[in-house]
Amino acid sequence: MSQKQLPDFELSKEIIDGLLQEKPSISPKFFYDEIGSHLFEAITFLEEYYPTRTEKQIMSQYSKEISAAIGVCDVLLDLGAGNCQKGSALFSSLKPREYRALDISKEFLEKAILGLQKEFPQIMMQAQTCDLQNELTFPDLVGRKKIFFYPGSSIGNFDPDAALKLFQNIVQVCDGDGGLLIGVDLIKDPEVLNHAYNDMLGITAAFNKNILLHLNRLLKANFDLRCWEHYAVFNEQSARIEMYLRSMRQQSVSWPGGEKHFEVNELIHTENSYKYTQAKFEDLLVSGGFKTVRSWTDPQSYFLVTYAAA
Ligand code: AVI
Repeated sequence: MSQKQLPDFELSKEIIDGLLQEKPSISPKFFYDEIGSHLFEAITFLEEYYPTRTEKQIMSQYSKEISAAIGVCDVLLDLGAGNCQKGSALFSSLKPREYRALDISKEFLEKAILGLQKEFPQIMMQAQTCDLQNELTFPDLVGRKKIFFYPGSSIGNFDPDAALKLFQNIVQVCDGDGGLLIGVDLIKDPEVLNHAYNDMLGITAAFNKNILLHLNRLLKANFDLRCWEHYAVFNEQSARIEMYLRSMRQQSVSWPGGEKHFEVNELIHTENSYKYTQAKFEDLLVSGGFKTVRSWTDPQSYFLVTYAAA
């Protein structure tokens, strides 16, 4: 895969440009430093955060149907693999010949793969750095059947236009064979959604605020976490959870070469998490060029797992 690695100054520029916009924002990819990755893992254990366990339940209940829909799996490409737990759970049913774990941080992946390789010596494994904002290409996998795996409703963190582009990119890379196994969160009672992003323990709040600590390190900035609060709300019209950090007082934040003043209650947008209806999500996959789609859900229709064949 060819992957453009951003040097630090480009990352800094991206962050500063976002902060200086009329409506300040920080890309959600900056959530996932070491603490952020652990906090996200903790979120997945929360009672209020149903997506992870619901997806797991669908995957295990329909494991046979899912692997039958997929057929032979030559290369399994795990997008945003993290600790590789979800990807490796597919090994026994899909029996891939090769496993490619892709994520922003290769170090995290390499540790996970080291353990996995001992358990599954027959599967060739490789870790690769990957930022899904950039185009995916796999010149070394041309002619091989590729099954992309994108669980956890991470697709919800893309705007629908960007999701469509990613689907088109995957269809092109698949070149008429293989496909995409993907999990997505469904639209439901706003109360359930609001609770999922405003948990009682405050883990989501810590996850959100930690992005400022990460920025302090990356930019040598001086965000004071005591002056920011977590704010997450379901926007029904846009069908998305919007997550922000709210400035609790007038304050200035600076970094070498620049600064930004924030008013009381001014917001920094940190994440959108889009929710779909089954029909809308399947339509988006078909618009992206996939030929057929097959979906599985849970009894409450909280979450959807879809296999889209290229
Ligand atoms: C990673 N992503 C799918 C999570 C979501 O639900 O959008 C990130 C998250 N943000 C707050 N809680 C979880």
